[in-house]
Amino acid sequence: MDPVAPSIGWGVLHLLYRVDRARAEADPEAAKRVVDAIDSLESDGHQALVFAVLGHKADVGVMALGPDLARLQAFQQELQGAPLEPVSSYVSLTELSEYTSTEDDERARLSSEEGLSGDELEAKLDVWRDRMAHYAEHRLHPQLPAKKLVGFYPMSKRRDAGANWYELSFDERKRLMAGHARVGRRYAGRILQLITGSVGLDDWEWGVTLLADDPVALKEIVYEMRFDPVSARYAEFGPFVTGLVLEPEEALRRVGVGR
Ligand code: 76R
Repeated sequence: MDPVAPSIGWGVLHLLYRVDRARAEADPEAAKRVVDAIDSLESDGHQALVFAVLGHKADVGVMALGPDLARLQAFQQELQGAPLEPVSSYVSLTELSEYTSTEDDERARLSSEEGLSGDELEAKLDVWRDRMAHYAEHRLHPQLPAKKLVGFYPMSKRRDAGANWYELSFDERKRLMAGHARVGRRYAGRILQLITGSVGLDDWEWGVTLLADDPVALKEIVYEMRFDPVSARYAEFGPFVTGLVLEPEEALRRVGVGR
């Protein structure tokens, strides 16, 4: 199978399924086949996060990500063999932000805000460069942490006559995104967010995946973001889904696949 590897970042599939109860009962080996498909995907250098969906939008969800889109599609196909009926899906790629501060931004900040120059400034800039490289690596090749809950929704930036994100200058967008990031950073440790890009790939422009232990954190961050101009004025949202992140076997058992 020819790999299809993005030149930057990884592929991400969010897959939602409903369990076909009749097939699940008639097929006691189904859970093992799904768990084997996940193990095999992971041993090929990809990750999968499985969750039992709260509410009736779906029964179970899988977020699968990794370097090879062909491998992800093969995995998706393997799941069809289980008693799982597709409900919806989302396709995106991990990406770096175009608004992250640059070395020049940081140099200017160290000089104007911290009054640094010369070797002192260069030393701080070295530390900063390291931190940013680490951060970029984490955004492009995230290692999903074990949290109890996952929230997912797609979103786009508005292109309305009076509020068109894409008609703003880069500097204005960057200034606005800095405000957005300030709000976001207040949730460090409580929320892990993964923003994956889907412009040209799926129906919305980004997938927002939030991981947390406390459902209140999911609710609060989205509420607070609504007041930030980037969301208040420029964001449109698709359907939200929330699930309990579990070991694959346990997630399947809770939705009636396997014992
Ligand atoms: O450079 C960076 O990656 C850090 C600054 C940052 C960017 C550029 C950042 C920080 N985000 C960025 C980009 Mn975000 N984010 C969302 C949502 O529900 C809503 O109203 C919006 C959904 C949440 C909850 C969230 C959380 N962010 C983006 C983009 C791409 C925009 C573009 O390119 O035009 C989208 C669509 C988006 C949406 N954001 C953060 C967070 C949090 C928690 C942070 C702080 C992360 C941290 O510093 O640890």
